[in-house]
Amino acid sequence: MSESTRQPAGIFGIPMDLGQSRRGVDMGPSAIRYAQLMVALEDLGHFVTDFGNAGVPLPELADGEETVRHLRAVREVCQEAAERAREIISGELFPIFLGGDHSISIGTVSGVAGAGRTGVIWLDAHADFNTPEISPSGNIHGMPLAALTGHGPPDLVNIGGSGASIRAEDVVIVGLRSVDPEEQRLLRRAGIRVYTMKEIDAYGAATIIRRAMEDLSHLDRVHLSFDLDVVDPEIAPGVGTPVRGGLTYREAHLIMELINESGIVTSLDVVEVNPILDIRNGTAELAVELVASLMGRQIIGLPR
Ligand SMILES: [Mn+2]
Repeated sequence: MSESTRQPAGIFGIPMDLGQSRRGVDMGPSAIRYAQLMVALEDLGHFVTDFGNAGVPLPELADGEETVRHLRAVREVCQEAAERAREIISGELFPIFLGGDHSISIGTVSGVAGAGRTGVIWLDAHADFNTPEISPSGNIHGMPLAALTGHGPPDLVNIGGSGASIRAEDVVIVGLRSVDPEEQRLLRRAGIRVYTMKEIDAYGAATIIRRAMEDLSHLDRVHLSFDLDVVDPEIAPGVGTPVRGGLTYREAHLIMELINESGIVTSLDVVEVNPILDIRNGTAELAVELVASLMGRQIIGLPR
């Protein structure tokens, strides 16, 4: 793709930290903007529109008396995200959603899937495949992929339209290294394809991401849900739920570069950046670098 024909992008921030108990991911959209996401994309030739942020209630003020913590508030925010996703897509922009904890993806993915059958690459240390019945923490950020594929309370499953937003066979998880026992059972039962860090270690990041993309090659539309915790916490310390043994700096870039080459991805989440736990905004800066690789930055670029 030449730089003059790059697809315009639309950014929408969802500063929500209601889906988990460690505070700080609500500042993710600010941190990522501060790390110059817009400039990075414009340098690559993308025309960028920033649609601002979703309105998110403070955890102190949101209803905490529910069986699933902040269920109602998360649902309302996700509904807004889904509507915004539909608008951005109908404007023929490439949507980039900035989280926030990973529960925002119930809204963003159900919204983009409203435009037609959509696959999902879930780049994450975790499977996010819990339901309230089996979740050890009760936090909704551990449930979005389950809810999107139809598992969990109707209040989450029916966000953005009734029933499952995506099919299990259209999902691949890449980079997994932490999964709860009951969650593992549910993942297997649902038939979700999973590429763990073990496969990445054994076969290499290039082989694994190519396989994952091949699994979704029957689809015209693929959403990349990028949880920064897939990257090793040594280089991405500012995340809500760090797990060691993650992607190296180059593995993460290579994955983004290969996805870009394939042209398969049509929308993006960047979630779980937590500036409170970060060191000098380094994790948000890494997020911007990796988004730039996904959106066309190359080590040796095309001549201008
Ligand atoms: Mn996640």
